[in-house]
Amino acid sequence: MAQFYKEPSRTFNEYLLVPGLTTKEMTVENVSLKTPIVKFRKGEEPPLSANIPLVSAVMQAVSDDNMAVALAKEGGISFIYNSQPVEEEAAMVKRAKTYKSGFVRSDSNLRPDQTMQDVVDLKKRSGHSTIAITEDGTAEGKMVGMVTSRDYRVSRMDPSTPISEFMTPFDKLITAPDGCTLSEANDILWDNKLNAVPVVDDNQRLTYFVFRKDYDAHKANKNELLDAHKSYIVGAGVNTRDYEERIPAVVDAGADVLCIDSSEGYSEWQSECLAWVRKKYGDDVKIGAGNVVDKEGFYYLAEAGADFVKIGIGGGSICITREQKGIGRGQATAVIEVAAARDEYFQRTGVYIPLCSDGGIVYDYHMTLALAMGADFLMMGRYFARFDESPTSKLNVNGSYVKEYWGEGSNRARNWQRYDLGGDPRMKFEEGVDSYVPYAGSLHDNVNLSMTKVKSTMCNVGATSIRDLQENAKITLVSATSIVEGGAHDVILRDTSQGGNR
Ligand code: RVP
Repeated sequence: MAQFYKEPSRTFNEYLLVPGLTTKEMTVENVSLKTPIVKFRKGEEPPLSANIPLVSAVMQAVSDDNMAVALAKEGGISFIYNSQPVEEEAAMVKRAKTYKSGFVRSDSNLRPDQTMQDVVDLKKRSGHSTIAITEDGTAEGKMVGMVTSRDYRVSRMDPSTPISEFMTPFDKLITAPDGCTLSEANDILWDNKLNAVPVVDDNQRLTYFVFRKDYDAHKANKNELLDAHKSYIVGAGVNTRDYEERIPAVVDAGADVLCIDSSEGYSEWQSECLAWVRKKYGDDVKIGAGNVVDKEGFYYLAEAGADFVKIGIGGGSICITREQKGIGRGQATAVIEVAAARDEYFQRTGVYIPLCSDGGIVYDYHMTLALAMGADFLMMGRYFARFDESPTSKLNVNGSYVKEYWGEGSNRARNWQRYDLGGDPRMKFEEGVDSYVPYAGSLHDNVNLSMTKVKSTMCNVGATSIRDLQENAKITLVSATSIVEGGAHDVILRDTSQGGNR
């Protein structure tokens, strides 16, 4: 006979945290959200941690290199989507890894034989007045000079004057050496009263510019997540079909952590993929697996060698897997059960495997609940899709700004590998929808607000770290009637608009 669970499975909305003692030191500033991303042994430091417990979903509409840089600046990690050709995913990883905060690739470049008219036209197009003059007119060509608005006068000079006649030649330029730090470049700017300094390598090739106006903006990211070479930490999604080709490509491009992207991860395909990684790379390549929703799924992937395990089937905002296939489990119940198995596994083996709760986070307090229930970090799609930094278009629909957001199982993404169960390699039916989400502005502002709310709740609960929260939180189920009591009720609202994450 089939196994029946005694209790219904539940969502985050059905729970609340009960406050604990808040001591005087428990202020938002004193709360740390640092969290492990990959497994570690008892008493040892995790090889990879994040400074905030947020990762962005392995989705076309969410995680490209731009999102990866923006989120790493705040202390989280993006998993760049794998529903694209191997070379394109590797190129995105590489762009994010080679991005240097405060160092910008020159977007205005001309050759010395071009004219003042070319300078004027380029400035109009780009809006930038600092122009690199390189032998071949490219952003990484041999630098021969520089032009700023101080070098020419449109009213007095013949438009056909060659640039070589009025540029500041290379031997008169102050430059910074390739490999210098942002702070060293900034010293050069200040010592020489410059607005911009070109960074050049030993062969006189231009690599970057550092602008004085950018410095303060880049200094502000105290949480930014960097590797030993000061590049941002970047994740990459992989699948169980083409991993022998995709994994080496994204690893060579610099990915710090991988995630097998699948709607259902309790499978021999995942075990095979993990075994392949261990055989080829030992423990050097970090890879998470999932998704699972019960303890059996967790133990299977833990034994197979996963560095973290991802939880969640059917709870994603754009996901219709439960309707289409009738599989899944309420996200809160899934996290609670898997976390208990993880804790038991830790007790027994001394190996701590971080858990990622994936999908279904609607309100900011759901983040705190998921962490309190045992998740170490949270994967979100809808949340990040709303920001400027997501790769999709911002549109005006019926007078409101929205961003596009579509599921990996939708016809639009056609990510059949994510739903693959072996056999005929093609998408057979949709498991996701194509939708809009309300536009919410910059990632920086929103993530900071959400993290402040999480920290503030943690202070109420009496916890200054995620570990504390997991060990000491008191969590209560709420009845349907008390959910009504939790919102504004029995009053007439003056403003009924409800945007963003509450
Ligand atoms: P949400 O944050 O609720 O938007 O959920 C995002 C998650 O939904 C993803 O990380 C992924 O696990 C799942 N997803 C992505 N595409 C689809 C689908 O098309 N069904 N589901």
